[in-house]
Amino acid sequence: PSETGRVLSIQSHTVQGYVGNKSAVFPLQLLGYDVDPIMSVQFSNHTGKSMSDTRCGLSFILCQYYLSVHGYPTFKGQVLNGKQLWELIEGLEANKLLYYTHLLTGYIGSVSFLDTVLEVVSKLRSINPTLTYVCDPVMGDDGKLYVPQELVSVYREKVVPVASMLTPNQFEAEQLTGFRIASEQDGRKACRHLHAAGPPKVVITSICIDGTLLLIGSHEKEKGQSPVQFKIVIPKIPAYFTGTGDLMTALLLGWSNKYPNNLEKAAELAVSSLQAVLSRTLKDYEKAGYDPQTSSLEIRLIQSRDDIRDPEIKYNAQIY
Ligand code: ATP
Ligand code: PLP
Ligand code: PXL
Repeated sequence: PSETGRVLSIQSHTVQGYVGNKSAVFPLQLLGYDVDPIMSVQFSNHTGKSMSDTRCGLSFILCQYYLSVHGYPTFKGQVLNGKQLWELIEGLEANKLLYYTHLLTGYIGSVSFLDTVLEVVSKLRSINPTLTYVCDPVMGDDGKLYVPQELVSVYREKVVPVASMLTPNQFEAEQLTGFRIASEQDGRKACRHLHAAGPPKVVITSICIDGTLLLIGSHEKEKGQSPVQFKIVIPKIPAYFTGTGDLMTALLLGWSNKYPNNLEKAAELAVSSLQAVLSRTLKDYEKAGYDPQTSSLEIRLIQSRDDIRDPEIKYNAQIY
């Protein structure tokens, strides 16, 4: 293994645009990781929110850009099933290529695929018992599920117990714990609840309180001891981005492995990179004449390579 690690990343691939593996692989590579992507789906573009018709006023020249600015009217492509995922794992195993330091998973659309991912976790741990499994339990946002309801109990009962680090958003943390999160205290309680179920590291990537985003992180350094908890305050940008959750989880994996005993530092670095990406994205879209408030913005990931490799910490963690 290389000095940083070798990551198996099972996530979506989009031909154009940055979600899933397209959002996670490049940043991890920039941070020095060998990344082996498995494409859980291959779609032409992301399936995210399709905005209503806001085309008015766009010049002819900008029209070509239109589709990447707004949610897309359609998408085409293929979905990998659990059996096909397992075939890839068997191929790797047959060649003794299944040694990984990290497994990373994001959006998963079916119970059968998620069940196979659980088998992958066991298989990888039979080869490397210290494998770190970083799980973004993508289920929904803003009170709405965008995966089948049956996935929730699989995440709660089978996936959370085997995860090393979990990165839910507010809604997902509520689904996994069963209680409402309306305050910082609730967020901290949800983290403790999740630690008791398994993962020593939990980052609730955003809780929206009075128009401000709070990230809440929690590291249970010794099983059963009270965790080190912190928050990072993030001003909400009035725009809708896609792929940010995937990028956030990848950055948290990358930095928390470099600072294994300092989750707050890892989160500061991850948030600072991500916010630099978002500022650049906003600036570039505005320069091109778009109204970011009516658009779903593709992140300017490649252009932000320096902010990913070497972020300037502008967002500080406050330890409770
Ligand atoms: P997932 O569904 O993948 O678990 P998520 O819903 O938490 O993830 P996002 O809501 O995209 O993912 O947020 C991830 C991070 O992106 C947040 O921690 C925040 O730092 C940043 N972010 C996303 N949107 C904004 C925004 N409009 N303004 C400021 N920061 C944002
Ligand atoms: N919509 C759909 C159908 C999705 O699958 C996802 C992510 O998996 C999203 C929206 C937004 O995801 P995120 O909150 O990670 O930006
Ligand atoms: O960002 C999560 C994500 C993952 N995979 C696909 C998506 C999205 C968000 O839109 O469309 C295919």
